[in-house]
Amino acid sequence: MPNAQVARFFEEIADLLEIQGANAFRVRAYRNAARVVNDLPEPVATLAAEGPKALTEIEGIGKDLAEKIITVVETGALPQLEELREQVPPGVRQMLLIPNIGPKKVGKLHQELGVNTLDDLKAACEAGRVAALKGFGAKTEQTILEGIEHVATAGRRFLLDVATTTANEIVSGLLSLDIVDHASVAGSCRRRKESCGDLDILVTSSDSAAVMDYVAAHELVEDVLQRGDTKCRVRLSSGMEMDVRVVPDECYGAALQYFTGSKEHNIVVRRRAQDRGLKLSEWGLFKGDERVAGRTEEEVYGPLGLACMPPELRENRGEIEQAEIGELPTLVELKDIRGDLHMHTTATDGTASIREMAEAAKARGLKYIAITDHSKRVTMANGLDADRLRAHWEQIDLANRDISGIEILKGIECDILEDARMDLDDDVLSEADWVIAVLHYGLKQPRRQIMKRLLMAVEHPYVNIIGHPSGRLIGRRQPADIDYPALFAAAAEHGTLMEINAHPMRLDLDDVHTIAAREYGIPIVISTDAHAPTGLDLMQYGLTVARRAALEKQHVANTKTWKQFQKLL
Ligand code: DGT
Ligand code: CA
Ligand code: CA
Repeated sequence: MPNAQVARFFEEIADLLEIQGANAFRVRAYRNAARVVNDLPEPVATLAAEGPKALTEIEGIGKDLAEKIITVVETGALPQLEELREQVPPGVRQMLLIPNIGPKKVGKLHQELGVNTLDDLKAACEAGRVAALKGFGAKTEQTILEGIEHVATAGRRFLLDVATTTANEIVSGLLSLDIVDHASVAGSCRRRKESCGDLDILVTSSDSAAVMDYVAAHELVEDVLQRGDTKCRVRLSSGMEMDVRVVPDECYGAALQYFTGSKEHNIVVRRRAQDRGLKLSEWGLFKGDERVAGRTEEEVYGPLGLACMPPELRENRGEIEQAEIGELPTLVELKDIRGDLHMHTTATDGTASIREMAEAAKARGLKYIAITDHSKRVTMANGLDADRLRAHWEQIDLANRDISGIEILKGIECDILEDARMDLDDDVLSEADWVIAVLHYGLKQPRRQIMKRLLMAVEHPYVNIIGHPSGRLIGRRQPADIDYPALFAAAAEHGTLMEINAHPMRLDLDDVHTIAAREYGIPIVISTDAHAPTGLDLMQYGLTVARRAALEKQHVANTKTWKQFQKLL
């Protein structure tokens, strides 16, 4: 069981306790546990197998928690969580999916208005009962109404890291079987979309019944929803659903092409086949009754006059036209990345020291990093004032002297205050190697004020980049209301860069706005925002956004050496 999945058990406990109005310290302890488990450098399941002692040696994990982790890893369940799930009605738990409404507010709605379902909640909003509740108001009521719509239409989606980790585990399990020849994830997960509705897995095998048996018995599978001879649909313990299809070897490429999608891409490709007197389906490319191709994706695209496109591009956003004239971009790759310019240490809310982060970055092949702890406005994270920041930078000087093979830059993640001033004065900002400006507070301000803040930062002489520009948390917090053309025009003019924050919950800029930023000629920096050494591994998810935006190496500034990079600044 992946660490992220173990962590989610504790996160859900925290959510449900908070709905019940439990003691805030208790809630925080579980949230903390979730974060510790999530950030562990090694599989928590391995430690659990060694027994409770291996776990209690980790800071933030006591005896009680260690036992719970062992139970989760060994049984895939936790009695305490089962009990809580029974106490909190399913309709109330569903309210957690409403963007911008946290467990505390859900608890209040449930206890004070007696709402038990999304329908109840909708009726309460329409009757104005939610607006009348202390701490809510008309604006929150409106947010909730829109959010209910969102939950109803979008359903539950899963973040790309959860989908990817799960898919990798299933696929590598399948590939280890003697009876399996090929196995791959398809669908939105293969296209590396920021969130996935479900997983789609394709397999070729001499014995499809044995594949079905294997899937049904897999430790990640909780429930078999449908089972046929060559196809099944299951629910995983994370709640995510998964389709598995066994196809004949001669159809594998056609099936992979079909089930990778997107639907929009497939419609155009299929029409192209028709225009050439061919028929394309998941079974192959046919001329009349004769199958002319199907074994590989290249074989399927070839007769249609198309080069095979990387799955990330298959959204009908111009890739088919490029494939036709042989001008597909050479997408940026993880191995092109030389530096990581956004990370935290124990000086604020990180869990590792400057040196530990530098060593971890070096071990991952990076040549330079920027330490960018929070500025003082972020009191919750123990943000730095000018004096503490300068002392922190002295520590960076010392670390640079001792550690060779990697350059450590003196950075800061500086808040853009609600009134459009920077959180730290110019004199200290001028001494930094690298200044990230970010919005953390007042994200719901009207567009005019949001833009005033962003444009102030873009035009600021010491600001190098805007970090996670929209402030969204996927499925949890709406983005700020940004006029992107105005932002990018100003950034291009002032030479301010834009970040793709690689954290799977942020992925901010997203793919669509990254395409726009590239069109303005703005260099993009992909950064992990790591709060622990393992956080550096999230770079791969930032790459997915860049690749979906068709970025090549030359568009991504942190593929340069630090020396080349400085010329940009
Ligand atoms: P998701 O699961 O909502 O994140 O998105 P996808 O893209 O994985 O969609 P899914 O799981 O419904 O179907 C997987 C792929 O199968 C999809 O990307 C394209 C293909 N597909 C499914 N249904 C249709 C259809 O009705 N028409 C076409 N052309 N393709 C389809
Ligand atoms: Ca899917
Ligand atoms: Ca599906």
